[in-house]
Amino acid sequence: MTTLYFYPGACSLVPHIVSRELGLAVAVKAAPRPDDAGRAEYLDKVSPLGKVPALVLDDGQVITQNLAIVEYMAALGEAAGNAGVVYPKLGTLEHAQALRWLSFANSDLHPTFGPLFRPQRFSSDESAYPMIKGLASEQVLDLFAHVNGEYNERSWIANDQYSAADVYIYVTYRWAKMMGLDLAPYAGLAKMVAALQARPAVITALAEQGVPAI
Ligand SMILES: N[C@@H](CCC(=O)N[C@@H](CS)C(=O)NCC(=O)O)C(=O)O
Repeated sequence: MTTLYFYPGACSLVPHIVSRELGLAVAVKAAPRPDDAGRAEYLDKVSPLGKVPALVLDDGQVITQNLAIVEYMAALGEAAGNAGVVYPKLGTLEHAQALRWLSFANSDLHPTFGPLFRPQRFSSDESAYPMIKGLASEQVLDLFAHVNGEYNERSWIANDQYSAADVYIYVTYRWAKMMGLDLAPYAGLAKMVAALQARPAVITALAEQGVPAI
């Protein structure tokens, strides 16, 4: 059976939620961490960089990268008559707008968390960590201010239609909350998060990963 590998609460929660929204027959499995049994096989057969998400198809082929997996799942959903559930129909302007925001979340917002989670990758001087984390926090909050302005105008970020872009922004909001960032100023964003967490597919995916709603 097609299997999606995840780390609890990581960016792999995006295709996980997407698969549940589309009702796809996808099993989910926690990827082995560096000290876990099965790690060498995971690196060898699934994800050489040890990252998630990774989608292993029935025939053993692997797709990595959130955007590629979401696009593939959306196409499967379309073929099954579920066009537009998490992504406007491929080839439309609305699709391009949703992809624009999904791409923003994946390639602008997501990497900003790197120095916050792992300052040791950016300096060997431990005394610099608070400064690195502080600067990264400011950058995250600047980007949240940007999307919050959009959510003040409408419920969902692309075409006012629920999409995988909202899901990805939600996943980064979870990280920011976990890291103790002050999210109080972002009421539009908080309203989207509350609406998204009430969706049955989101409730299912969180339960399957064993992570709480926020
Ligand atoms: N560009 C990749 C990013 C994947 C990624 O950074 N995954 C993180 C989790 S959010 C990961 O697996 N990190 C494990 C590690 O760095 O050890 C994508 O969109 O799939």
